[in-house]
Amino acid sequence: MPPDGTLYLGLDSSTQSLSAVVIEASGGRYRVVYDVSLPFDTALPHYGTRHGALPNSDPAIAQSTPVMWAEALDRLVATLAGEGLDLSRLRAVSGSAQQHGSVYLNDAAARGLDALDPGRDLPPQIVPILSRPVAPIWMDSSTHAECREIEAAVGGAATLARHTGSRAFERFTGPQIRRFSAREPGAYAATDRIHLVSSFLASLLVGRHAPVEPGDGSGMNLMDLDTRAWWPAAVEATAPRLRDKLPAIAPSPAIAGHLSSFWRRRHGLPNAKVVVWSGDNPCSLIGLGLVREGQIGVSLGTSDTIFGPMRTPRVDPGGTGHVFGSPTGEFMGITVFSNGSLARERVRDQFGLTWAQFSQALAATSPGNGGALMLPWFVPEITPVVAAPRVHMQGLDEHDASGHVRAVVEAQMIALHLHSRWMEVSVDVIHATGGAATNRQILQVLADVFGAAVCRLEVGNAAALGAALRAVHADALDDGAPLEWEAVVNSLERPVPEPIVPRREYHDVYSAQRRRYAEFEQRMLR
Ligand code: XUL
Repeated sequence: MPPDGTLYLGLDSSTQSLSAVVIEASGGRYRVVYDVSLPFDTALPHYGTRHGALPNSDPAIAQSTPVMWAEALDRLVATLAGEGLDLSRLRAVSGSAQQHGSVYLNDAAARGLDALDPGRDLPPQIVPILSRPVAPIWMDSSTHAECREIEAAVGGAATLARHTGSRAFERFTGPQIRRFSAREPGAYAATDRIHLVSSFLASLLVGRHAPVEPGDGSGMNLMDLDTRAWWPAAVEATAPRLRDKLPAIAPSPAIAGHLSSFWRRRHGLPNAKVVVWSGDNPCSLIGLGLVREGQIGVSLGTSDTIFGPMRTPRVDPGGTGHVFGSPTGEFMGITVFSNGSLARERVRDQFGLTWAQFSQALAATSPGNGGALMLPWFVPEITPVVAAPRVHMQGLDEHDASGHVRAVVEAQMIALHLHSRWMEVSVDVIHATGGAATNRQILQVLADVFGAAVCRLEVGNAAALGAALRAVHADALDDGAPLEWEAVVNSLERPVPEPIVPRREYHDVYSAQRRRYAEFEQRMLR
């Protein structure tokens, strides 16, 4: 255990914001001493993002800008340095980022990253090292054709899933690279390195190209899950000369380098270790303390996700979910829904409600919603695949605000149940995180649908917290004193949450509602 007062920093660059969590060693345990968030749309309005993405008339296209992520990092570190924390005690930093998004750098990047001038802002120093000004993000669904081409070239969807953990998915990095290479061959040829959002931000911190971490690398349709190396067949099937453009892959606890002189001189940070960054879902797994098979987490954020550790990879035969690497070196199963907070917000806005009124509407209506149902595909959906936005109702009065609120929440919680059965985990307790997890009424629906208790993470952002805990684990390993994962996650002082208990009578109501929802979904997909 490091001396009392030692600090570890976890960052999380999510779809809509950049967050930081600092934990401090104290009496053999860790406690959260700082937790802050910088929302992109409002803190950096000059990029013109909406919900973290650049407006686009095509609902299938979702892009953001790497320059904004870099500026956010600089701003957030400046805030951190001005907070009165003694950052000379910072020993290691790690990070988490939205998965699948890709950043395209030219051959000036290696030199540019190394020579970042602490006297100048980051944006004008980042623009010249990009070969593509925009970054496709996980909400993009424009690569249907590329997915089928890649699957065909490697011998089919099942073969791709067996090797990489997933059949081809539109938002995954490989299909995105394929589309870019075909549509903008000049810019693709000028690309020297393709980073994930995570490895791009880690590169900024260390001042050179940082490696990809296997948990995040499993969201690319390019990495072999068993060997945790690039899978040559997928790399060749994706785009010409791609192998030369991919970063190295390094184990989750690898040290990518130390904070470069840019961060030390500009913000007075110490020569702290930088641990490779991972994706937000693998980091949330650790932040929620899920290190044993059978434990389940639900994140209700921009995307809604359900995930849990797996000892050995069990690939989803239905092609819905994914297997990713877990930061523990084992695996995690995950199912992702793109209609998370944006769908909840759309219903709230449609009826001009506040979040408090949204909760009241849930409290005032009965579980099962009198049989009314909604398929809430306000944006293209990942699970099940729905290419163009469409919302279907059954038995719902179009003027009934409360009924719509209950219908969207019940649909989302039922979809989490329906589309996670492939993980074959019997669920006793669900660990919940994400913005909507602060809403007790929503968590009660989750508990009743699953017939399982729900515990909410009471401290900060689970992904940033998980990144800070990954920094603790990697630092100890690097010092030759490895820690068990169980010990790492249990060393965090967390308030003991009051579980939200499932109610048997409503679980029965939802068992019937689940069947009706599944039929409705099937019918509308035909
Ligand atoms: C995971 C996914 C989303 C993003 C959101 O596969 O697409 O959860 O990671 O940040």
